[in-house]
Amino acid sequence: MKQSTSGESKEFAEKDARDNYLKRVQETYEKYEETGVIEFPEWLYGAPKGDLFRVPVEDCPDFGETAMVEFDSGRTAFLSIDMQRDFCGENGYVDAMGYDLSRTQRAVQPISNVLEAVRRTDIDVVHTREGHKQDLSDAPFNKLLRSKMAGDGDGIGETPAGGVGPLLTREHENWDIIDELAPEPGEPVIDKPTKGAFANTNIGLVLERLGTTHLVIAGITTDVCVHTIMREANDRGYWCLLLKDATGATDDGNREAAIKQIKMQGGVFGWVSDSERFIEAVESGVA
Ligand code: C5J
Repeated sequence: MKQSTSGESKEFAEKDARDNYLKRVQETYEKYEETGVIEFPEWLYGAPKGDLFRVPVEDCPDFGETAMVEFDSGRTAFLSIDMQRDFCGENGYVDAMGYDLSRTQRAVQPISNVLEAVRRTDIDVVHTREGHKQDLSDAPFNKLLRSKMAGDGDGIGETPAGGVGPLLTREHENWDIIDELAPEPGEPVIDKPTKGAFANTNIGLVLERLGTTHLVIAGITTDVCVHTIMREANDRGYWCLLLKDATGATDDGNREAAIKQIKMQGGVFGWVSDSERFIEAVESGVA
């Protein structure tokens, strides 16, 4: 039987594909060198579906430098991560472990501001929520044990004194998203038993249907769920931007380190900006 592609022509085709791909990188790089803007890659995704806007991202490509990144509002989703009572409310999971709630609550107002701004645009909003099934069948034993060892002995699945339900357990008041940042009708909520959001959930399908290429990320906690999700999304090719003031962690040192980690190697996990610069960019658009 005659082969449609000989070994030699297959090799040429592969080399062409590789060379063309690297040519796109080179072109985008040269444009960035000339303008300071990392443009929305239309060659990859097609013409913009919404409005283009440019966000300044800090310490990019090197520490002390600032680059501009271009977003298509029609392909951007704002991801609000785990803004649940369990992580920032009284007698929730973080409170029961004995952490200062102001450290996670710091994210509430910036996220509220971003929600107000993006809900006026075609930028999608997606929420996540960490929690386990009532029967704890999706809660690893070591996770339960460690959570019990932190704080005064009430762990995941148990109700602390003064609490309104078992910690990090679905359908209980403490597990839900706080009223100030509650999802609006039509905004997808991804329930996850994990720190990440891409394993054992339908987030990939949700983002595919929304046509998302760029993710703007906020929530709690910076060094745990936010970082895990940003890393997962980055590995899957999403262009990720963290709004640093719209995140909080139980430990300030870890929070700072988590933010810094994103920026190394020219942005190894994506980019970092803040809620004010992001809102200003969304509201100004590209002239
Ligand atoms: C934690 C989270 N910290 N949402 N979860 O256990 O970051």
